[in-house]
Amino acid sequence: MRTLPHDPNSGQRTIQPASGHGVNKQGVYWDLLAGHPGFQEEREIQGRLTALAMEESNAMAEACGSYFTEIYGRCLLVETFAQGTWYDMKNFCTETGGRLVILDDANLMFALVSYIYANGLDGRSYWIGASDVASEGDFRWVDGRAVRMGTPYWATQCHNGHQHRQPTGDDGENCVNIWAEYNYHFGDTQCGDTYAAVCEQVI
Ligand SMILES: [Ca+2]
Repeated sequence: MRTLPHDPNSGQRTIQPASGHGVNKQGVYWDLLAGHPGFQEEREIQGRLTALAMEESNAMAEACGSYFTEIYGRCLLVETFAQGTWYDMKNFCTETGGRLVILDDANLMFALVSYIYANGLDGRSYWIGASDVASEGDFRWVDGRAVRMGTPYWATQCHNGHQHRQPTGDDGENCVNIWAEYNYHFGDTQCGDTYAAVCEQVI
C-alpha cells in the first residue's frame, strides 16, 4: 500500500511545490484559470457585453444632439436662458433642431419633472408643445395628436373650497405650460405670456 510522504519533524502531511523555484501562488491560480476553457469563454462574453453597453451608450449620445439630454429615452432640452411667448419658443425649439416637447407619457413627465428639480431648474414654468389655438377646447400636440385630459397631466387648483381642474382659461388661454406652482402639471395660459420652454429633438 502506498503512503503519503510525511514531514519527519511534525508528523503532518506536507505538499511541496511542483518545481524547485519559488511559486507565486496567485500567478499559478490565474494561469490555471486562464488555461480553463470556461474562463476564456467567460472573459469573451464579458468583453462582448462591455462592448455592447458602450455601443448602446454611444448610440444614445449620438442620437441626442449637443443641445439635448437623454431623459426617459427621449432627447430633451430644458431651456432656461431663452424665454418668450409660446410662438417665440416654438420657433426657438425649431431652430435647435427640435420642437416644443410632446409630453404624452406619464413616465416621461415624471422623469422630466425629476430632472428639473434635481438640476435646480425649478422656480420657473415652461412652455410645452400643446395648444387649443386651432379649435377652442380641443387641445392638440404640435404634431396634431390629441392631448389627454385630466389626471395625471393637468393641474388641479383649490379655490374657495372648490377644485378647479385645468384647463380653465376658455378662449382667453390657448397655450399650455408645465406650471412651477403646481408641481409642473399642465395649465392653459395666454399664448403671449413669457416663459422658458422644454424642447424635444426630432429624430
Ligand atoms: Ca383655450
